[in-house]
Amino acid sequence: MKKIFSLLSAAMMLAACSNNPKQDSKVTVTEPILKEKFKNNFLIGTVLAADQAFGRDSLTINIAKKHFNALTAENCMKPEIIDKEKGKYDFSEGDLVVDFAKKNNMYMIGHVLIWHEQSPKWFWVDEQGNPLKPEVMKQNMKEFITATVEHYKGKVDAWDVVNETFNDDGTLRETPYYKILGEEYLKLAFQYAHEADPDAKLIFNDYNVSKPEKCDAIIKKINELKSQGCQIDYVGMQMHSTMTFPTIEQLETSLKKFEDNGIKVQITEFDLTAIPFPEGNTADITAKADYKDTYDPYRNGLTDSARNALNNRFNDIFECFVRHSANIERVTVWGITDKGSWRQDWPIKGRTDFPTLFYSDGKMKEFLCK
Ligand code: 9MR
Repeated sequence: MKKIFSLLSAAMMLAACSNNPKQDSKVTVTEPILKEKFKNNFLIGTVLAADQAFGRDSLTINIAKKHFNALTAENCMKPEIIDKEKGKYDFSEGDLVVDFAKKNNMYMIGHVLIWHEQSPKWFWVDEQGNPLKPEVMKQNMKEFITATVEHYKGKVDAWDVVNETFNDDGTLRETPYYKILGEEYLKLAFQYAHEADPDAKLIFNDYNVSKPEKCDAIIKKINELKSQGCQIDYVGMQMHSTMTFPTIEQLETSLKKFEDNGIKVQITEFDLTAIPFPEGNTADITAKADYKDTYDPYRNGLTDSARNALNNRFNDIFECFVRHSANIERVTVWGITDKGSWRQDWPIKGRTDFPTLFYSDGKMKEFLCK
């Protein structure tokens, strides 16, 4: 009986989504507009690269404008782009993305201020490659954060202030910032960001936040920083997800813990990989593995059962977001269509994955068309 039901629901799901109902006789439901579908729940966000903001990719640009009301710059507001050479700021690409957000009435998120990746080395070593003295590092952090946040004052609504600062076991990651300044760097980052734009909302961002030890450690740290006078408005849960992690129970538990601690949530980088994952549950960008056919099972397209399983998993996660939407301000998906997703090249180059809300041809994932 259960099997018959799941076959029936698979058939319904696969037939239920179209952005052009007149041309497709099988379909029964047209694609909803996502920002309307979720308007009573949360902002629904996406990411944009500078070349998309230039208008070079009309398919994705049209989807971004039509469906999303929040925007994060995928790469072009990272320290290595804005401040590659110390003090020679280049905001040109970031400005394009921010202008796009303003023109389209989108909530704009600045990504990212303090991260141990995609940041130039001068943040932590001198010209000879020696680790900086703590006072010099503090000054570097302060100058960069002040110049960047002030430049976007009134235009960026929220900043990912610190990113990926914890290990999955709940210990603090040994980043160059941590090695030179100890835990104090977290407090300083929030302090400098708040001083530069007191109206901006500030986010404490990380991946695998639903892992129990990591979740507890982040809550403890946010509470501690708040008690020391830091403004921290949201925990950012990246949520680069797999078919099995986080389980709905893990996700639910972590969302409840944040609610119980009065910590508001933004889902900052959600995506869902449909293909085998050789490196465990992580979003560590340094992870790499060799290509094997078995790691790329849907290179010629999803099978019906894989499409159904993927849609069911997306659906379960979104239902969980909606159940907890009183405490979730925003859900951002890391990629507009599957084609542009970082997942296609990570941790193995050149695979075919289906991690966003839109297939590569621009059609919406079926689970949204119920
Ligand atoms: O999506 C980004 C990809 O284009 C870059 O190559 C990659 C390099 O660091 O960064 C990706 O975005 C990351 C984000 O900035 C922080 N969390 C993990 C994201 C996926 O790696």
